[in-house]
Amino acid sequence: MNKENTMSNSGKLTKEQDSTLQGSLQVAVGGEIHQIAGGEHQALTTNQGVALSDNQNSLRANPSGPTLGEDFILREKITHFDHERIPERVVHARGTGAHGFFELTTSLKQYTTARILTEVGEKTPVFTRFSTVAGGAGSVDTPRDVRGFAVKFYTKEGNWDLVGNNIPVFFIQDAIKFPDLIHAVKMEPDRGFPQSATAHDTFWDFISLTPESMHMVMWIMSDRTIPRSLRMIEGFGVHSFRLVNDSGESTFVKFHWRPKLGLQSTIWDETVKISGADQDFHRRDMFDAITSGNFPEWEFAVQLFTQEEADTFPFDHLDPTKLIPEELVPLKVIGRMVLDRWPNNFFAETEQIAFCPSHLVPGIDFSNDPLLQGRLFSYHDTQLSRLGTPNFHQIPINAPKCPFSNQQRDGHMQMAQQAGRVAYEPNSLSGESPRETPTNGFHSAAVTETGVKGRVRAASFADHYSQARLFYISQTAYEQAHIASALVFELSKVEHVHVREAIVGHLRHIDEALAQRVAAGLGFGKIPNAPVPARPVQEMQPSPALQIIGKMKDTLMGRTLGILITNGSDGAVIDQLKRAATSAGATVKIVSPKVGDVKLASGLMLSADGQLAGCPSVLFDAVAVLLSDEGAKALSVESAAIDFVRDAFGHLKAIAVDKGGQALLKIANVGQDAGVVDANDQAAFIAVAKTRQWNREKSIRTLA
Ligand code: HDE
Repeated sequence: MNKENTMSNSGKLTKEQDSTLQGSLQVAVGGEIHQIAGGEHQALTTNQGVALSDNQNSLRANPSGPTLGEDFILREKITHFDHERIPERVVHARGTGAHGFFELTTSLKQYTTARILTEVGEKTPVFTRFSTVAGGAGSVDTPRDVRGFAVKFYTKEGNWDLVGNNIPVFFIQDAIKFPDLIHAVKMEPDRGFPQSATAHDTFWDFISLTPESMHMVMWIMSDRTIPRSLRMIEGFGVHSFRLVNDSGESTFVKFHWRPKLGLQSTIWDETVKISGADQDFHRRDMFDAITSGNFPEWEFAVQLFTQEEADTFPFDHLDPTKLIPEELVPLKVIGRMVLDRWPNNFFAETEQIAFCPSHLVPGIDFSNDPLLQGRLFSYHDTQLSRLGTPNFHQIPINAPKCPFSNQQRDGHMQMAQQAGRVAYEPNSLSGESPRETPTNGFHSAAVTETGVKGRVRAASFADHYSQARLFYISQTAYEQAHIASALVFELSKVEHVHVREAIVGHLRHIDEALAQRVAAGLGFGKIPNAPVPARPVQEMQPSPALQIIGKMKDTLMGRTLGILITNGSDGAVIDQLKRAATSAGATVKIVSPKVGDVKLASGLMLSADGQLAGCPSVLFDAVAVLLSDEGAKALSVESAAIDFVRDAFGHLKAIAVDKGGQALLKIANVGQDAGVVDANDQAAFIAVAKTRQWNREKSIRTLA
């Protein structure tokens, strides 16, 4: 037993407790005696430290009598169990987190006093949590959804939480609309479905009446919301923040994370099938990568600009439905984040971590973005109901790693035992009590605010379509087709025809051809009218940086090759392919009709990693099908094998085949193209396996 993982006060047993438990242990279960492997065991105790003599049976009046109320051991155990759950997050409930570090590579000393952004080479511990937004904690990893990308930096000057998403803009401009947005997207309240999906009436109804969401709608209908891996998503702080230097001057900043493995998404049909094949696809992928030493890594970059520069932008950077094109303000890479340690305990760390955008360090400050302003109290507030106490900062995952001290006292679950007579400030009775730090303490940016108070939306926030159009026209033809198909899919699930029509009306301001395509996909006889825009749409230069395909890397790093084999397969070909793929950075999994040993043609045995029905090709980035003639024959009547190759082809993956594999492709009616390669030509296969076969798509799928 790992003593670190047990709840014990000192980790050591007292002499009295240690009646020890050396060697093998006998446990009586249901009248049978089970022998459990030996070793040195800690005593199993109650929460009061009392050693248990029997953890299998409650205290009963007699062998067939009632259980006695005096059984404090039973009561303690069941009571604790009854209270194990805490409220899940109201949004972003489903998440996956890991520990790591941030390392600064370029100093921003000119712009900020924040030490984390000025000390080159310094490694700051971080905990990063990725999440979906709409689904509950037990929902699948792969719905079409935004991904949260929240980083807690445990800096020497206090905790800084950068609570972002994998999309640089948001649905709404003002925090007061957030509860409406979330009520619209979550499962409908009268029926309790759909779980984690935007494809339903209430979501699209709200969107159709909220034109400011059109830019975000383009992003969520793109393949950004169906990522291949959390290791392959970008992250964005979304809002403008301020950096403040030692002269008190402030500069605006947008924060970006860029994945070292490049961006990569899945194909919609593939995503749907992954959800069935592995509900924990992203969590498992992250776990596997970190525990096998393939640590995920991101570049940290900033866009810096002054108020004067912002005044020249054709949009208001304080409007969170707008991004700043990289072509307008280039990204400056200033550091990297590596996630290198999986948590010990999911609940204690990933569930209990509490992010708050209001957690800032000196040298960084907020902007007036009204969405950000609303977030500044929401997160702390939600932690109070989620974690149940204002002392949630004392939970180890939330506690700063630098000293912290103040006169706040008491409250539920107070862990600190603050000594002394003084719990107020200023005081003259204690020489040791904490004092203000006038120079290095937190200073808000010196900003002048004037004007008339009111519930108003800035006139500069009125342009709702220009950047939606910018996003759409910046995509490759494949990506545009995926957006159109996603819109048709989503709107086809909406029962109210007027809602479908309203959305297509909005699309006309984004791109007339897109609107036509979606209207045709929905079977409309004519294209619905477009609403009158508050501002005319501005034509902007396309920004290729907004593509996914443009940001993919031709690589097998971090990807997985699945090799389907049967008894009688050629071990030499398997081995050569495996070696070529591994040296290109891929992980290789052997799949066969039966899990366990496969007898190769040579008579040697090879152990399979997975069984065919449980390892469909959607779990891999590229596949190889290496079969004996008998194997091909046997698999020709196996629907899981037919699906394996059909799906690999349909999801635009490279396929390596030998003679048996080729026979299976023929039976499955799978075509031939440049992405289907002879398994003996490993170099050719590795070259095509590094990317998806985009050219194939138009020949196999009607898009939109
Ligand atoms: Fe959040 N959001 N949010 N959000 N958000 C929460 O806080 C909220 C917004 C984001 O892994 C909640 O601890 C409001 C934008 C992430 O634990 C809650 C508004 C962005 C996470 C909350 C927004 C985000 C949350 C729920 C509009 C991208 C998960 C549980 C004003 C920049 C963090 C919790 C984690 C979580 C409120 C909009 C990102 C209720 C009121 C914009 C990544 O406080």
